[in-house]
Amino acid sequence: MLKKTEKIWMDGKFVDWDDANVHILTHSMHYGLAVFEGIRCYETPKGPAIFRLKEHVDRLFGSAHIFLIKIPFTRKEMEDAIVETVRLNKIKECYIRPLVYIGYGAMGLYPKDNPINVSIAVWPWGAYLGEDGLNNGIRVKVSSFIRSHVNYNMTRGKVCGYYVNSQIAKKEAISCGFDEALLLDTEGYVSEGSGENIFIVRKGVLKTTSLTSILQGVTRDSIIEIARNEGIPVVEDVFTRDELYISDEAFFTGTAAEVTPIREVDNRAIGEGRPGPVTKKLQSIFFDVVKGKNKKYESWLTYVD
Ligand code: PPE
Repeated sequence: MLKKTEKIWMDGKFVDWDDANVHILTHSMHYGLAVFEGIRCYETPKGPAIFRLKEHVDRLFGSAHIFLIKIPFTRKEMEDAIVETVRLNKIKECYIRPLVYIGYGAMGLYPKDNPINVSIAVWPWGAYLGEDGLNNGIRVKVSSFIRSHVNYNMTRGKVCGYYVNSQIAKKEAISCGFDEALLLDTEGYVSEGSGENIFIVRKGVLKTTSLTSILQGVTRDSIIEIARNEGIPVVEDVFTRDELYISDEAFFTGTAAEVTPIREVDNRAIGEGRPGPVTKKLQSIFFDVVKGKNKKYESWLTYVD
């Protein structure tokens, strides 16, 4: 169950958590077009800090732009509102969910004059794929559902409706006894998890899917930069499910999932069947970075107080 916090920001005002309601005829509720972000705030020695706030707000505006939605706030106003929402809720570590949706007005597929509404909620959210998953790795199933064609799911946008596909893939994986789903693209190449990007390690090279059918994850970008700075060669390219099966290591990245090792795919152990050295190294640097313990990446943090 979701852990409540005190206030939710709605269209420029703070409202009590229990009063943060919308009308049932809110346009986005019916047709699935709304854009959102997932951001994390971590406790650091200098107080709570939001990880890569600017990049997330940029992506939110990009998502809206792709779908011809005009956000009625500036980037700066959104950044300030996010910081203020964390501050007001007096919370040290949380997940942050900005949402831009088409409001109540006309129904039908052409909501010309409906308002564009914006909300920001925060709540504590622990390990997305479980503490055990973070430490020992998870079991993944290649989904029977696929990432839609790139001209249908324009994946540079983070759009609510896309997650219908993710949900059905995840349900299938869980009902088959796995922890998470991995979707292939329309060509049959590896795309991404239901809510994560994927990396593999083979013969010392770190490889991740190219930016075609995937969301351009902020965590993905962070891991690529950290790996390059550590002298680990990184390749962005298509790869097949069998290349994943014979990889030495694999892991998922995402704001919610952080860096989660993959220990098995479709009943095949990945490497030794436990998190490998490259995964563990990158995971450990990542957690130091987000928790303000690595000066080199200080510019990625926005301090709340
Ligand atoms: N791909 C997808 C499809 C995706 O949803 C996410 C984030 C990523 C990749 C990784 O992106 P980034 O968070 O910028 O590194 N998924 C969000 C939603 C999870 C949820 O269940 O809600 C998230 O991690 O916040």
